[in-house]
Amino acid sequence: MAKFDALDIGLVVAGHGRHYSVETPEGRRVHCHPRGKKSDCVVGDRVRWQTSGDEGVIEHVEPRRNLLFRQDEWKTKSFAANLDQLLVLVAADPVFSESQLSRALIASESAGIVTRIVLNKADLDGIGTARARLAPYTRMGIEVVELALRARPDEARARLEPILRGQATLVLGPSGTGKSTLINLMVPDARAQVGEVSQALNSGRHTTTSTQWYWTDAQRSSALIDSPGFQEFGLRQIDAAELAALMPDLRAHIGDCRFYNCTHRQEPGCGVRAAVERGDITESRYRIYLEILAELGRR
Ligand SMILES: Nc1nc2c(ncn2[C@@H]2O[C@H](COP(=O)(O)OP(=O)(O)OP(=O)(O)O)[C@@H](O)[C@H]2O)c(=O)[nH]1
Ligand SMILES: [Mg+2]
Ligand SMILES: [Zn+2]
Repeated sequence: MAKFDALDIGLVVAGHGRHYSVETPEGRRVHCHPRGKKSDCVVGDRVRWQTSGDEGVIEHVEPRRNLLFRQDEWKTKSFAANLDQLLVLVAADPVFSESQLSRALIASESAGIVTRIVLNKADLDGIGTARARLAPYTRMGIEVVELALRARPDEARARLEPILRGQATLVLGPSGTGKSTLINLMVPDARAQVGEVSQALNSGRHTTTSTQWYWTDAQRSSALIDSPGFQEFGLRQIDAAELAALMPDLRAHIGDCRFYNCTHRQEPGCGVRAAVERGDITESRYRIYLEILAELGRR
């Protein structure tokens, strides 16, 4: 028996800097501080805690099933733990960065989390271009769900319900893509703050500033996790030699390389570069691979 087993168990449902909101199995939310200096728990963590006055103290974080995080040059940013799946949101407008999208997919692949792409704002003119840019992702086996969360909410809800049922789902993506709109659609009493795009872009401001866990049903069997939009997405946690294997379109060809330790840059007999030349891997995906590889080499 571990020494914390006698303490109450709770679920971290929100983090605000140095303190957390912890939900009891009965659904009560307690304001908690971590014991000591380090505050290394994240939304989705199961923790052991005890009462201290009218607040609580987190004594222990239970082992995690998985953890989605990014690692920039100087800091590590954890998104959430113990996830069943990830939805990466992009939109017809603002135009999305394929590099950011790929980075989120590589992080989730590395963490072993099932991932779908949601392409939102299908009502806007940019949808055709956005759809075409996502075609390579569909081809590599990633499901792309096209929605108009605000413009056609009933249709969006019908598409999402079976995907979300019984799952803990993190909603991740750049600012202004509709993450909070999705939460509000699926969780009627969530009241997540939704920002106007023009405002958000002009001020460089993110409407959502902290990660938050919402139950979509009274039985608390399905959950959605809203998160702040990201700009930077470092992948310094990835081993350079593993990078290609975390990109499904590249992975399909690494068995054809002459050298087992091929970096797919300039080696002769490279299966990945041959696939780029044939058009089986897009130029932009190969460019993103080289860009991330160069970052990892500079450690
Ligand atoms: N045209 C159109 N706009 C939408 C749609 N869905 C959401 N929006 C708008 O997109 C803007 C941004 O939505 P949010 O839900 O705040 O985006 P977010 O991803 O939560 O943004 P951050 O919290 O800053 O990361 C709002 O003005 C929404 O009303 C849609 O289907 N079509
Ligand atoms: Mg938001
Ligand atoms: Zn190669």
